[in-house]
Amino acid sequence: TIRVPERFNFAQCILERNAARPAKLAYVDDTVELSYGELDRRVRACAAGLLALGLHPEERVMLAMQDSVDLPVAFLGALLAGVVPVPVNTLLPPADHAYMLADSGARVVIASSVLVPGMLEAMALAGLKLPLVAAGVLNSLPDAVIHFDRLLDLPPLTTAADTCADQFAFWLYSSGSTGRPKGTVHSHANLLWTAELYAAGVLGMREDDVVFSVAKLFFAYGLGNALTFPLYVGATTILMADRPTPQAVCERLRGRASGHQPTVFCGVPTLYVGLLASDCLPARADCRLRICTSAGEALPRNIGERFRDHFDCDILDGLGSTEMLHIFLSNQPGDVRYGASGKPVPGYHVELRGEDGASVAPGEIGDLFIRGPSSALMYWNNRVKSQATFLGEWTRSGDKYVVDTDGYYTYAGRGDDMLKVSGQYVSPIEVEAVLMTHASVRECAVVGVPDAQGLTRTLAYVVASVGQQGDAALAQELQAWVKARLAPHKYPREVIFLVELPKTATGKIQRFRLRSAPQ
Ligand code: 3SK
Repeated sequence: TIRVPERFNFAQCILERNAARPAKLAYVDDTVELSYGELDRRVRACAAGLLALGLHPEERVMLAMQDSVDLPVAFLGALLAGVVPVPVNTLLPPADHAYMLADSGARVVIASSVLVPGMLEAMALAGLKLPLVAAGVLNSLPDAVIHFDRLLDLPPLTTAADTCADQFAFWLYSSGSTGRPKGTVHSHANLLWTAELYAAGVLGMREDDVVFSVAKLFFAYGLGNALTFPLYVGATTILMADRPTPQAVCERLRGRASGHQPTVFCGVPTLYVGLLASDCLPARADCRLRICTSAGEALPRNIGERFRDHFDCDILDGLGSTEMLHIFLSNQPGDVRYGASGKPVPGYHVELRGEDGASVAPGEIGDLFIRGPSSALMYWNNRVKSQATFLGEWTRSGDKYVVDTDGYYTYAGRGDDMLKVSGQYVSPIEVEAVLMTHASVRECAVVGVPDAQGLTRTLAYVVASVGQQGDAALAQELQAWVKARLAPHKYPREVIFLVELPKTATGKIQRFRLRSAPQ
């Protein structure tokens, strides 16, 4: 096992580990290539630029950035300066960004150029006027907006902020079943632990790897896959800004877009389903894959097996969380059981507990708790939820699992109302609340049901208001209503009209009936 020094700065650690490979390619994005030497220069310049903007150690900088070389530069630059980066989901509406701006107390925002108008709107909604830095191509800069490249003009910072390993380093917002997203606060040491235990320990990631992740850098899964892990071992990473459609991913697996073929591919189940159904799936001989990963939701067994048979390469399905920073339960090379999330990653311990808090026996469903060195320090501004989740050495995951006598863990559902759709949380309560603001909706219930592949699809059951016709036109209107108000992955894929919702004698909606109703 490794020993983390008491004074430790993760960005400094990354720059030092790669100091001897300045010519090696660190990143290739949609437009540029960045060597480790140039990454070092830009990270140090960005650190100096953030300090010159007036940011002090421990103050937050929000990063609303698409995947390009600028995002690792901004993230590591902030860490190096002791400033706290808060990468946020770029697909969220301005109201959500406004909440995060206010909650995090961010003092500066760095946004990709296409996101500048949305961030200005978010600031206005939050009643804030913060320095805004725009990254990427901009025809003209709105007043008072600074270009990211100007931040990099300063002489590079030569000495990293003298941070403690346990000091809060960065936050990621995690969704909840009720209420607002929670600012999950992570330390410098946590980044090192996930790189050691999962990237090096399980994946055996190494310098000659080329990594491509469909999960964006603002997700905990993507941040590890495409930033902290490859940089920890000196590998090369391919980034793409756009949505990872099967076609775009197939091109990258072939190496057509960048000239580099991934050896490590990090996907999510919906994408694997899409790849296997696509007519552009490359032949095994046209790829260089050595290992693939999956997370976000359980990978259906037949999808894993079909992919392995096609590519002669296993998908290591695993379970992680924003709270634990990355994957703590995983299939391992040479020990893959499709349909299961595998076994605890060495360095982590998991327990399945019954309602009485005692461990359940193999074959029985229990609530999953994890003990491991990368757990978050707390949720910012939220003592109640912090206390319910971070229980001393143990962290409550909110998932239900079952373990068999051979020690393999299999997903058995969520302990709360949350749904996981395309690897992202959806709160049915939040979607229902938005549907209820539409005048044609009298009552509704949103549930998750498995599709033909075994992946979760959201359905909205709606009772139309008196005099309203529950037809295809209204269904489409309601889907558009949700899409306009929430992140794109949250809209119900189908709207089904009922005369009334099934309820208990006390008036509670019987969701289990809706889940098992024929669609
Ligand atoms: O969804 C997951 O399993 C996951 C994996 C790695 C990091 C974060 C998350 C939520």
